[in-house]
Amino acid sequence: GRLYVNRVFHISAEKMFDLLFSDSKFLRRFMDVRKITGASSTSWQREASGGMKRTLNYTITISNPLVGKFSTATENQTLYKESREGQYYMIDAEVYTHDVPYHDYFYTQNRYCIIRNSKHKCRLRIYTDVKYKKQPWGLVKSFITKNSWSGLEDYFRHLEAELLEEEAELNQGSGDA
Ligand code: YK8
Repeated sequence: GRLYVNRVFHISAEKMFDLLFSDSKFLRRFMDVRKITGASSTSWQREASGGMKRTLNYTITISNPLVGKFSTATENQTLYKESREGQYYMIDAEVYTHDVPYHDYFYTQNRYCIIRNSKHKCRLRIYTDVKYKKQPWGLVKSFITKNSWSGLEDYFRHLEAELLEEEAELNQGSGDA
């Protein structure tokens, strides 16, 4: 896997969780800019294991010339039971892109860790991994991996930049920004 984001933000852990995992204005705007449309989500449901789950569906716009312009996607998010409100949140998101070539071979696993640093600060870490449901021919596998990494890198770099903007806005005029 790869670590795409690893940074301390002047945003509380609770607020960071809200920004990224609720129907926040921030996320809606970010999706607009990324041309992610038709998003729908179930609410967080408690699992027997003690964790929480929800499912998102949306359509992504793809800039990779090798792929069609759009794909529907399903994202299954799990909030681990080890998470502690305001302190520590760990979320795994499995993303299935249904309309790209070789879509039945792979999915992406993104792990988000939000760790309280102080009252108004948290560390955000995002790891991603490309997972295989069945083993493709070697050349196909490196093709999928290479194209996934470049798309993911672009996406998370953009997300980090937008979070920095949000941080600046939230802390504007608070005196201790
Ligand atoms: C989520 C991983 C792969 C996919 C894409 C597919 C290439 C197909 C390979 C062929 C287009 C928002 C990505 C990047 C689309 C975007 C997905 C996003 C960023 C040529 C063999 C969508 C996080 C996420 C997870 C997986 C990403 C796809 O929140 O390269």
